[in-house]
Amino acid sequence: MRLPLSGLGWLTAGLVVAACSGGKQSSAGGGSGPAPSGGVVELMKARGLSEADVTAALKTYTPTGKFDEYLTFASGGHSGQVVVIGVPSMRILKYIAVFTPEPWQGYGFDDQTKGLLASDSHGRNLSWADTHHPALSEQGGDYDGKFLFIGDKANARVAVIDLADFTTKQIVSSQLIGSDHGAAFVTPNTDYVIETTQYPTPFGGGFADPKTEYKTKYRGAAVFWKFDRAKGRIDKDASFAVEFPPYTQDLADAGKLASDGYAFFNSINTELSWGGNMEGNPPMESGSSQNDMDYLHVVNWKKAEELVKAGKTEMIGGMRVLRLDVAAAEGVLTFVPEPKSPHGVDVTPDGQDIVVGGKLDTHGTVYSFAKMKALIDAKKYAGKDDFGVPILDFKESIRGQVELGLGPLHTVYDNQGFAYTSMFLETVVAKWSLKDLKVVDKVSTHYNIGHLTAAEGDTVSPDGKYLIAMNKWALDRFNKVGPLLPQNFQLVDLTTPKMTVLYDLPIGLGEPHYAQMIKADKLAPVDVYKPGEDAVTSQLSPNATEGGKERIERRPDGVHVYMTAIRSHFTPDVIRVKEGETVHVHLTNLEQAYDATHGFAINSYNVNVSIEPGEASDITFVADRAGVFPMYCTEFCSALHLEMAGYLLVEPK
Ligand code: RUQ
Ligand code: CUA
Repeated sequence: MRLPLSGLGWLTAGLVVAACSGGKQSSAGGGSGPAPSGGVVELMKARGLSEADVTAALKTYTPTGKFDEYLTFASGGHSGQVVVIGVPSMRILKYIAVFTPEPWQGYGFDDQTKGLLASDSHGRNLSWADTHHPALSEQGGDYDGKFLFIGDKANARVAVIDLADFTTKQIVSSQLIGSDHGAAFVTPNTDYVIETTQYPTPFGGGFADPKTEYKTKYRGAAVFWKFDRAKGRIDKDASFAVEFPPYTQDLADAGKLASDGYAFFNSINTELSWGGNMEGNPPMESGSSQNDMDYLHVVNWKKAEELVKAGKTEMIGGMRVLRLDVAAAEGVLTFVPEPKSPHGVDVTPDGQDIVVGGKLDTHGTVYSFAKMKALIDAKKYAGKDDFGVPILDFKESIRGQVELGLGPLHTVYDNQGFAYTSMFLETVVAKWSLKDLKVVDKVSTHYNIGHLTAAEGDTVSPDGKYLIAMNKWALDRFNKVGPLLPQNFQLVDLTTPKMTVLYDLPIGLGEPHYAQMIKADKLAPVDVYKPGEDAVTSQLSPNATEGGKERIERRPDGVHVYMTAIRSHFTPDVIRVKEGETVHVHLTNLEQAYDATHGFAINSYNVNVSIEPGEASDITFVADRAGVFPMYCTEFCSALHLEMAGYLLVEPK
C-alpha cells in the first residue's frame, strides 16, 4: 500500500532543511548500536521506517502530559476485567477489576469486594469470567459517560461499573440461563441492560437429558435488567425476561430512533443440535449448520414491558418471565430468517436497518426495520416455527444484501454513511456504503479479526476517525513469548481515503471481545472519594474513622480496629490480638489529595487492600496463627513509604 507523499513529505523536507541550516536535533541519538546522529530522515533510516510508518507515528504519538481524544473500554476476556485504552495513543490506562480478584486494586480482598464477587455467583467461589461485551450507558442513543456494563458469558452474569470512579458496583445473575452472549447491550436511554442466552439449558436450572427433553425443557431467554439510573444499580425486582426456543441465541442489539422499543437477537441452531458425538449424534459444529436459514429474533420490548406490568408473567427462578406462547401470541416475538450461521447483529445509527454478518455466508444482510414492522403490524406471516413463533418472509424483510467476502462478523458505523464489517476468514475490515450496499475499501488486519469498534460507532451519532480491529491471532506481529500469544488490537485511521493501520497494541491477558470507544470529554470521574466513602455502596461507610478517633474495641464478634492511613503512618500501627480471635480492620484513608493512595498488607494472612484517598474499607480475618506479622503500605506513597508499617502481634493461646 502506498501512502500519498503529501502526508509526510513536507515534514521530512522541513526537518532536512532545518538540520542543514544548523537546527540541531542531535540529542535524539545517544543509545547503543547504530545511533542516528539526529534528524528525522536519519532516524528513519536507522530504524528502517517508511514514510507511512512515520505518518502513523505522528498520528498516534502522544507526548507526556498530553491526553487522548477517546477512551476505549474493551472486554478483558478471560481476565474478567475491563481494559481502558487511550486513543490514538493506544496507551493502556487501567484494568478495571470486575469479576476476578485483582491484587493491585485490592479487589476481592476486602469485605466489600469479597461480598461483591460472591454476590449472584451461583453460590460458588468463582474466580474468573469470560467477559465479552461492554456497553456504555446511553441517553437518547448516545453514550453519556456515566456507567458501563459487561457480561460474563461463562457464568451468565452482568456487572455494573460506575464511571464516576471506574469501579464495579454490582454483579447480577438470574437462575434462568446457564451462559450468556448477547450481553451487555443497553436500550437507548439505558432503561434496560439486555442479557441473552448463548447455550440453552433447562429453563430455570435443574437437570433434563437433552436426548429426550432438549426440545421441551431447554430454553433460551432475553433478560431485561432494569437499570435504576438514580441509584446507579440494576433493580432486580423490576427486571423481566422473555423466553426463547432452544435455538442457540447469539448477539443482540437494541433498536434506536426508528426502531426504538425493539431489540434484535440472532441465533445459530434451528437444528436443535446439542452435541453427543459419542452418543450417535454429529458434533455441534456440523449438527447446527445443516439448515440454510436461522432466525433473527425481533422482540418488541416495550410491548413486553406492558404485558409484564399487566401481570402476564410467570415467576421462574425469581424472575418475571413472559412465556414463549404469550410472547408469540402477543406479537412480542417474531422471527425472520437469516442466512447460515449468522453472528453479529448491528443496528444502523438511524435505527432503520439491522445488519447481520453471515459468518459462513459471504453477505451482510441488511434488514429493513420499516418493512419488518409493516409485516408484523399486518400480521403477514410466512409461517410459524415448531414453537408457534410467527416467521416473516426473508425477501420481504430485507433492504438488500452486500457482497462482503469471507466470514463477515460484526459491523460498526461512521458519520459519512459507511459501515465497517469485520471479516474473520478474509482477515480484513470491509468498508461499505450503507446507501448502495457496495464495498468501497478493505484493509488487512493481523490476523483474523473478531470484533471491531469505531469512535462512538454503535451510537446514533458516530464520529468516524478511528477504528480498532480486535484480532484473534497475532502470529508474526510481536517478539516471541512462547506458544500463547497476545491478542492484537490494531488502530485503523478512518480519515484517509484508504483505511490505514496506525498502531498495534498487544493485549496480554485474556481474549478481549467487544469494545466501545467514547469521546474522552464525556467522562468526568472524581479525583478522590468523599471522606469515609465505601467504594462499593458509594455511601458513607458506617465504619469510617476520622483522624483522632482511631481505637481498638473488643466485642463478642472479635477485635475491631478503627484505623486510619495518612502519609506516612497507620494509626494504630500495632494490632495486638490473641490467637484464634477474629480481627476486623476498619481502615480509612484520610488523604484528600489526588493520587494519594495507600495500600495495606499483612504478612501471610492474605490481607492486601488498596485504599484510595477518602476511601473506607473493611478487612476481616481470623488470627489463627500465633506470631509476629509485619504489616505495611504497598503503594510507594511518599519518601517515607517504607516507614509506613507496623506489626500484627498474635499472642499464642
Ligand atoms: S462475539 S465469541 Cu462478541 Cu463475535 Cu463473543
Ligand atoms: Cu502509604 Cu506507602
